[in-house]
Amino acid sequence: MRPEISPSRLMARLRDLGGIGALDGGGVCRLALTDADRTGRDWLVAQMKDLGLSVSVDAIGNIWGVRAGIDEGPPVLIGSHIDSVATGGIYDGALGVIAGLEVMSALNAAGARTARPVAVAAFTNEEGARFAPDMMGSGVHQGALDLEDMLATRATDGDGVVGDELDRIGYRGTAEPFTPSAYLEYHIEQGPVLERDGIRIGAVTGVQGIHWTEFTVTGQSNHAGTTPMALRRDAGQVALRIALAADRIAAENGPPQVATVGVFELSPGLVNVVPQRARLTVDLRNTDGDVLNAATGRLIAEAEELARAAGCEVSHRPLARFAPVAFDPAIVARIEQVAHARQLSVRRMPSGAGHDAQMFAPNCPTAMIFIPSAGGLSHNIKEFSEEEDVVAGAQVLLDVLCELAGVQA
Ligand code: HGY
Ligand code: MN
Ligand code: MN
Repeated sequence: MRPEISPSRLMARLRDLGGIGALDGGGVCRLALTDADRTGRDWLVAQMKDLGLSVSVDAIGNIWGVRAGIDEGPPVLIGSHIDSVATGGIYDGALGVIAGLEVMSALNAAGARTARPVAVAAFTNEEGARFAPDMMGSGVHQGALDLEDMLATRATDGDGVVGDELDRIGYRGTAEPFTPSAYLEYHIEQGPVLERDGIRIGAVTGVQGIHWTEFTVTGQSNHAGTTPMALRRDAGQVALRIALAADRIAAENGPPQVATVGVFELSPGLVNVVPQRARLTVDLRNTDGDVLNAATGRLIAEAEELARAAGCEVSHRPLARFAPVAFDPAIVARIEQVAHARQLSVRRMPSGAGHDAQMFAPNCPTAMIFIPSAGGLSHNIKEFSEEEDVVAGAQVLLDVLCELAGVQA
């Protein structure tokens, strides 16, 4: 019997997980290592055990569920994340983990055996919204990030340290890292391309580079009424000019360069006080690593000049530095062929968002499957994908997985 996706089972799990950390107006808040994340983790572990998977947790809190194969050896891995941003949707990350569970259910229901073991994983702190950098769990697992450094990482708002939080929620484990025989990730596009082009499936060719930088500007607080403009050391004005410099660099580089100022804090933050301190983050991304490196270097140089000219100091620290990666051409081609075989329109495309897959791509054959995001929205509680697309993407995932794992139904 050929393994088949059960739409009702798939959607039921997506809704169940979407109810954990649910926000009143819709969407979810499951920031990494919070109580909501723990509840989601507990739910996932229970699902994995119900499926008869061998469940383990590693030193950075990644959760693994393995289905034995006929042969021993590294599994074919389906992965993503269940942590979210503070105003997240129910699809970002969760879809890939839920689809991994569905693949296991489909294999079990068909009584299928696979030559290779098959595994599903949920990686710690993919979002980087509470603890930077993003892709923390997959980055540690694949050697791109240092475990001890990550365990010592303090939240960007100062509230909590990764290692302590892992202990607090009971998810610091001992499972050993390994390199899978192949890695597949199914994810919503989180952008406008597939919907704009009326395409059902994205065969993702790679992920663009990501640079996150935090700037801290120090000036002098002073009276807003008595201090002449020429005598001010206004940290807020310098921060604003750094933000505008980021925007100008993106405009001058042109697409696919993007720049985002996501955090912008002034202190003391009072209407009649010249800001003494400002903290801002700048997220720069580009598919071309050299252009991205040059953009970051230029932004830092301009920030230093802007601070000097205003009699302020500026410090900066990298929160994330990930180079662009390319996915495995053979698996990308199989995703296209499988989609065609299922009469699904498909196109190749790069990923604008970061994903755990970019940590695996340098080490094993890796690829991603996208489905459309309604209105191109994500990291937004209105994030939505049509059920027929959710199911179609899961079917493509199952078909490619069955080939890579050598299914024997
Ligand atoms: O930032 C990203 O692209 C991902 O959502 N962590
Ligand atoms: Mn994601
Ligand atoms: Mn995300």
